[in-house]
Amino acid sequence: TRTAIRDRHRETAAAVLPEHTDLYVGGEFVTPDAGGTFDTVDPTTGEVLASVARGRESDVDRAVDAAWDAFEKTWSGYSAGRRQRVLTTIADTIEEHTDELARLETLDNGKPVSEAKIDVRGAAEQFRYFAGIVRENPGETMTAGSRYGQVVSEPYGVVGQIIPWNFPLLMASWKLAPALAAGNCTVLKPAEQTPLSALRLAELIDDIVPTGVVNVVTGYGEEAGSALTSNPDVRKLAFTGSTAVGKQVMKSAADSVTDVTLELGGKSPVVVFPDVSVRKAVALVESAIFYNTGECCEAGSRLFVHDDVADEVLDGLIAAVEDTTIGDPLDEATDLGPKVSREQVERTTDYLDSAREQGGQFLVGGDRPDDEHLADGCFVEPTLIEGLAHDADAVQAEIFGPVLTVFRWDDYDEMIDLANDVDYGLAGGVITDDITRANRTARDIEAGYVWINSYHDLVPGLPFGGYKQSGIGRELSADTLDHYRQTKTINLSLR
Ligand code: TXE
Repeated sequence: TRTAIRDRHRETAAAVLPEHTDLYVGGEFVTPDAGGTFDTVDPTTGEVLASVARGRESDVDRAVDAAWDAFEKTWSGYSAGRRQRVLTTIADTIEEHTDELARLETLDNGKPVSEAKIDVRGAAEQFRYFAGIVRENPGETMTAGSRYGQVVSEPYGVVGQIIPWNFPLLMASWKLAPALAAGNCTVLKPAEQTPLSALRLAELIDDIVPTGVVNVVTGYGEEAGSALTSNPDVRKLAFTGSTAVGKQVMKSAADSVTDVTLELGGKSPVVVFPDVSVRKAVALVESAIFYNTGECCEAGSRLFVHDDVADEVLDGLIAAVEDTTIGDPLDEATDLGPKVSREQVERTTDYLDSAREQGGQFLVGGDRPDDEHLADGCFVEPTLIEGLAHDADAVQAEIFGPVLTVFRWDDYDEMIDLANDVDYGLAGGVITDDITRANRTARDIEAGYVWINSYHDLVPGLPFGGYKQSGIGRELSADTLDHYRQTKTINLSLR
């Protein structure tokens, strides 16, 4: 019942909320210069979880100064081996707190706790991966005429990192781990919808990381976020979020010619060939779109299913949707939790309305669930829509909810043209047992990451990032270290 869910969430909150909800600057939790807080809400119950410090420009400036101070006094003097130990200890600490961090993430974001645990393990894994490659900075020597050159990579010093709310702890680790591995200090701005796991992480690493190396400034995007992007002492910006804000970040970075990496929205195609087992196709397509309530930048949100298997695959998907357990995300058995916020529910239902107006047929879902016990939460039904033209709003826009638009195909070239007919190019999926088709299609999809016969598994070591308006730069791999370093050439005259 509603009361039971609410009581359980209150009890869990009492056990796992961070002690501090202030800004983490220079190794201390401090109140913002101008005071002020904002509320972060539990999207399952609608109750306020915590009031969190509302950082603004002068707070960001303070954090950037603290980060430079730490860089100059301690961090730049740390050997790679010492940084490696720091990163490994962070990984161990995150792992030791898996259950606690997962429940905190579930309260703040609404994701099922089983998925939140995967996030926490993935966060620890990020630190472990970058700990493993910290020492890989060999530099180069070369000669050119009568010159002898050394080419070395050096950290930027202080970087600014802005993250979204869909994988709060995981995104924090995707940002922090490579930045620290490359030798930088950082100011991290979590999303205002989900600031709690970053604050808890700050508490957990306070004894591990030297003072001021990691700073966390909570606050709104237009205040703390934009202050970070326009601070000229920030030498590199890394942003994950919407394409619209990514463009603003880039413009703002241009004023001080600051290097930027961006991981932005997506509208990824999943292509099903006729040779596959229907069961396998259904399981992959289901996870591609409904994992994390569709709140994944790489979500496979446009299905292109071959005519020969379309009816069977769609029947299978409808059955899978009808089997989905929608409910309290603290429950291990829950498959689909609420969206992160009321605002996000509205965004999704607006797209559902527009799909209805533009001729979409709803195969299943299409609304908010009408169960009384879910009435307080930001729930949206898993939804399949067929019959939309490919230029319909719900097909072109990133909905970021549990909504799949479906297309049948039999002409390969036409299908690929449609698959690529969006502004985004983050990811894609190909489902077939024919290795040649699989590889050809993976090449033909204009995207930075294509899965063959799997989806969502992002493994440290394999670079992830977008084509087109989905971003610039790659995360999760050795390339990422280069995004956090700058190249210096030392030219020694041999004359
Ligand atoms: O994102 P924002 P929103 C997409 C998804 C979603 C839509 C809107 O389609 O429905 O974006 O979500 C900070 N300067 N994605 O509005 O605003 C903000 O505080 C600097 C896809 O929540 O982009 C937060 O920390 N920073 C995406 C972060 O940017 C600013 C994940 C992301 O928020 C800022 C999230 C500004 N002017 C949303 N304005 C993905 N790629 O996974 C906001 N921010």
